Amino acid sequence: MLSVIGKNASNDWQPEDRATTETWLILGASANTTYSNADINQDTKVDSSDFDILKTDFLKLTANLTNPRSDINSDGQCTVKDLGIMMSGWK
Ligand SMILES: [Ca+2]
Ligand SMILES: [Ca+2]
Repeated sequence: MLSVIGKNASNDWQPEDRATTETWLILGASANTTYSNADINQDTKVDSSDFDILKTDFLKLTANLTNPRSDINSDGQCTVKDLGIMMSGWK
């Protein structure tokens, strides 16, 4: 996603619909984006897609996980604790 901000007459930043010499381009998802640990598929949302992955790996030991990120708290197994972390980050 690409969005543009610029300064208005009061010198406050505001969204702009076009780029000018007084605007900055803001890149939505850069390489530096950090993901929630609960965002297993790293699409920046914690939702049913991540839950589906966690369900596939539920109660498996880390070595047997389809997706290693399913062990969100890194305690060696995908359990209800990991599910709890996912629920607390749900958005
Ligand atoms: Ca996700
Ligand atoms: Ca775990």
